[in-house]
Amino acid sequence: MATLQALLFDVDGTLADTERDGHRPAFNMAFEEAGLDWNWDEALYGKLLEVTGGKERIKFYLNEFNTSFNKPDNLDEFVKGLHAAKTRFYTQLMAEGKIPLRPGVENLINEARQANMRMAVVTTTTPQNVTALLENTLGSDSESWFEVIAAGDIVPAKKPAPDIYDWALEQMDLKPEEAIAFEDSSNGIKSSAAANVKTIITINEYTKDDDFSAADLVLDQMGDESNGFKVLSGNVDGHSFLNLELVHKVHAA
Ligand code: XBP
Ligand code: MG
Repeated sequence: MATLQALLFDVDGTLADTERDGHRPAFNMAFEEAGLDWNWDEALYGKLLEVTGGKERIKFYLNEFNTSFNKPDNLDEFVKGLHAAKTRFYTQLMAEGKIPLRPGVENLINEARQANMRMAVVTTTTPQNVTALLENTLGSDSESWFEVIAAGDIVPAKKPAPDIYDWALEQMDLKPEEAIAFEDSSNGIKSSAAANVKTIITINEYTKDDDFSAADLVLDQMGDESNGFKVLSGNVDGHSFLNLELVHKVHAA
C-alpha cells in the first residue's frame, strides 16, 4: 500500500459554498452589465452545474435553456468577454469576504501543514478565483501552501474528465495511489475516480442527490470538534470529524 503524500482539494463546493452565492450572482452581474436580460436563479443554476467551467456553462445555457437568443457570429469572443466580467465580479465578491470556508476545512489544512503533508488545488474554476478565495479566507500568503494550483483552462477537458487530476499528479511527480482527493460533486468524483485517486466527498445542497458510489467516504461536511459530520457512507472508525488521522485511515482502507 502506497503512503499518503498529498491532499488534493477541489475548490467550489468543497472548500467553500461558492456556487449559489458567489459564481451564480457574478454571472448575473456580468449579464446585467452587458445589457442582457438573462437571470440564473438558484433552481436553473442547479441544472447548469451539469457542465463545469464558466464559459462552457454559458454555451450550455444558450444551447439548452435560451435557444431563442440570437447568437453573435463571434460566439467564443462574446462568451469570453462575458466570462471575464464574471471573473471580475466574482473576485470582488470574494474580496468582500462574504463566502466563508466550510466547517473543518481550515483545521484540516492547518493540520496538514503542520504534518508537512503536500497539498494541491485541483479545480475547473479560473485561477484568479482560487487566489481570491484563498487570500480572503486563509490569508494573503495561503496560496503558497499549495504546491500546485491546477485550475481553469490549464487542461482543455475539464472535470468530469480526469485530465486535471492527471496534470496535478504529474506536476507533483506522484502516483494516484499516493494522493487523496476532496470533492463535492458528481463531476468532481468522476474526474478523481477516473484518475484513480481515492476520494472523500462532502456534499452540499446542489450535490446531495448526486451519485457518489465511487467515493471512499461521503460526509455532509468535514466538521470539527464542536460541529461533527454526518456519515452518509463509508467507515469513520469512531471519528466525529475529519482530521488527518481519519484521512490516513480512509486512504489506507
Ligand atoms: C467548479 C465549476 C466552475 C465554477 C465556475 O467545479 O464548475 O465552472 O462554477 O468557474 P469544480 P469559472 O468544483 O468541480 O471544480 O467561471 O471560473 O469557470
Ligand atoms: Mg466542486
